Amino acid sequence: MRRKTRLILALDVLSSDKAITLVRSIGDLFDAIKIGYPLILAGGLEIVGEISAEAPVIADLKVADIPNTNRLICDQVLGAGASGIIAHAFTGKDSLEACARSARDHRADLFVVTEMSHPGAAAFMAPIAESMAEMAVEAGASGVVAPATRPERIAVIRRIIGELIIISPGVGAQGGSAAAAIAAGADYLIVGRSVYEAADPASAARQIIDKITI
Ligand code: BMP
Repeated sequence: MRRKTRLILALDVLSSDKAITLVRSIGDLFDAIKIGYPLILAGGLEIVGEISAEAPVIADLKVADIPNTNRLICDQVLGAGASGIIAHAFTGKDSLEACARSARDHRADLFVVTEMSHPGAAAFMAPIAESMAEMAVEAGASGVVAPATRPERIAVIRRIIGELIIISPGVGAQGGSAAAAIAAGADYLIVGRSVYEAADPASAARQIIDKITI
C-alpha cells in the first residue's frame, strides 16, 4: 500500500459504474480503496480486478470461517487482484493462519479485526480485542483494524502490535475524529460515507487530509 495521504476509501456503493467513476476522479487522494460485500455482491468479483487496475484494493470480507473455507475465500479475492484482505481473529489461530498463508502466497497484506468501531462491539469484541491483536502478531499479519471512534483503544492496541500497521475506520459518519485517531497511533484512516456521499467528494477528502497533515 502506498503512504501518501494516509486515507483509505471505503467504497460501499452499490454500482460498479459509480465505483469506477469515483476511483478515477478521486482515487489519487487515497492510499488504497477498501471494498467489501456491498460492492462485490452488487458488481461481482470482477469489480475487484477493475478497481485494482486503478489503485491498491483491500478486500474487506472480514473472513471468519474454518481454515479451509478461509483459504478458499482469500485465494478467490486475492487471485482477482486485491492486494490486501481483512479477516476476523475470533475464529482462532488455525483459521487466521489459513488467511495469512493465502496472503503470503499472493504477496498481499493481511489485516486482522480487533475491536470494531460501532457501539455493539463493546459486548463481545472489546473484552478480547487485545488477545486478537496478539494473535494478529503471531499470525504474521501486516496490520490490524482498530476503532477511530475510541482512540484510547487504538493506543492500547498499538502497544501490543508494535510496528504493525493500524488501519482505522469510524471517522466522519460514525463520529470519530481524524486527528485523534492519528494521534493515538493509527497509520491510515478508513473513510466512506463522509466522502462518497458528500456533494464534493474530493473536497471532503482534502478536508480530512488537512486535519491529519502534521
Ligand atoms: P463509513 O466511513 O461510511 O462509516 O465506513 C466505514 C467502513 O469501515 C465501512 O466499510 C465499514 O464496514 C468498515 N468498518 C467499520 O466501520 N468499523 C470496523 O470496526 C471495521 C470496519 O471494517
